Amino acid sequence: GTWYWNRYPGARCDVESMFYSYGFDEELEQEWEWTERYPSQPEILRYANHVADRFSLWPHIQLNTRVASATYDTEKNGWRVTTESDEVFNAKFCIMATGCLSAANEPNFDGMETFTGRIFHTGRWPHEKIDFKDRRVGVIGTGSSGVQVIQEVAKEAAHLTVFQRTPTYVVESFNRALDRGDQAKVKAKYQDIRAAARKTFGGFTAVMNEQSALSVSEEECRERLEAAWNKGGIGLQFTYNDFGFNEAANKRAQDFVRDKIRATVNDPNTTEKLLPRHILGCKRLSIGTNYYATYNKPNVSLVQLGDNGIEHITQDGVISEETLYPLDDLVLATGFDAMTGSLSRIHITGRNGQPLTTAWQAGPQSYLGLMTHGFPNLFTITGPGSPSVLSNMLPTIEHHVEWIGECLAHLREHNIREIEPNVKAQDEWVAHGNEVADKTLRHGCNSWYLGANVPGKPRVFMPYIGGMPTYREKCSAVAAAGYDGFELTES
Ligand code: NA7
Repeated sequence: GTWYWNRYPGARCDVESMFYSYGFDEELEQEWEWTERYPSQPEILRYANHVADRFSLWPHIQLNTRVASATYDTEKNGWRVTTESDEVFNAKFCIMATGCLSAANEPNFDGMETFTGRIFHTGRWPHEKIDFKDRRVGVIGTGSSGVQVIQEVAKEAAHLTVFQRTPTYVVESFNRALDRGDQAKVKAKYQDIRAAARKTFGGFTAVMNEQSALSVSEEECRERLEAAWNKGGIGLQFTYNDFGFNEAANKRAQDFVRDKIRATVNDPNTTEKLLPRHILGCKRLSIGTNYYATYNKPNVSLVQLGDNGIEHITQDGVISEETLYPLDDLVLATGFDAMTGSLSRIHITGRNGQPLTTAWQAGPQSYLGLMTHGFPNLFTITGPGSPSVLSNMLPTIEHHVEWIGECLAHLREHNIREIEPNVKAQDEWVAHGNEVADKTLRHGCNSWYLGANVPGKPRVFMPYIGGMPTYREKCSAVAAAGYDGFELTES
């Protein structure tokens, strides 16, 4: 879904293509050719289609089908799934693979309906080519999607006005074409590299330097950061092991990126507005290609939103701080109702008719991010409470799929009709997740990890931040102990 909908100009993954790929089939990984270091959206979509073709998945997929509700039938021990066109499907088990970043966060700005130009959301981009030539375009939002779309639209638009609420840290991608030689090196030991990546915190190939940033001189720290910067990508975060835990250490990384911005942007006023002030890595690091240099172009201007944000939209454009910015097109790069949004937009009711939204009123409750008490036989792929968005999504998804597949085989083999986590195991897992998150610096800013970008959403750190190796071990131990923490009911 992600790579079907996020088709805005410049949409690209921030994980390297050769590792943002499935590892379950050696022939697949050997035959597929990636063309760039970081894959563009069209290429990932081609890959997804190729996988569906290669493994003959199409007969099992019904496209253009929006699920309206999923209801647990306590007597039949199964789920009744109803689509928006009133088709009904009954199944003993239901697996929600609805994505972590799929429910678009579409702010309802005052007066938005009166705007006479075109409005796009980056996460719901039209399929036809959108021409911005000779047009005055506004982009609201400077997260990863905003950064990518800004760089591209600036090349085409007559004028681009960026409306920024919070400046963000953007590292250079140094994206480049991959030749056969680059790929052959990886393909010669693909499975070994994947196995090594599984041992890292996020399942990425970059390895954490197990040294404190404060144990070295400022000069040495800078040299190392410079080397990481020049390699490109999110590896900068792994330069020292306390960037995520120690504010003074983190400040060294912040200062480094702020200096990069100062060295790149010409106009001092714009530079000042672009300098991020929050903990680096607290919001997801964005990867760009000449993002900051884009603000040196004569057709690009940056508006720092005041406390009142976007005050009003009129038929002609956006009003902020009593100034009208006339626009022909408005791009909302305002992100997603992350992790829970795609589930809360389906009317899910579990045991005793309890809605999932009620069970999760104070924040998502789940055991291992895989299942929720009160919602038997309902699995979530990369659900809240699992490492999900903090890790390399494709191998992480494979891990969940394998765990759930093995679990279903176990249930069938042992004639079990119902599986549900018990309250104690779930509460302990949630408490453990909070405890690990509390030790980090991640609470220090308004990120989507905390639900802080969606008005009214409970402020809870949603993904599990204990790392993939710990998490994998826990999942394996639970299964090996006969699904410890779950109630299994025989037929
Ligand atoms: P993000 O990272 O949530 O970014 C959304 C941006 O939109 C961010 O700059 C927000 O500012 C801004 N925003 C959101 N709502 C508003 C309103 N109402 N007014 C003004 N500005 C607003 O979403 P992305 O799509 O860029 O990236 C999501 C993930 O996809 C990314 O992390 C990667 O994992 C891939 P804020 O920072 O909240 O002040």
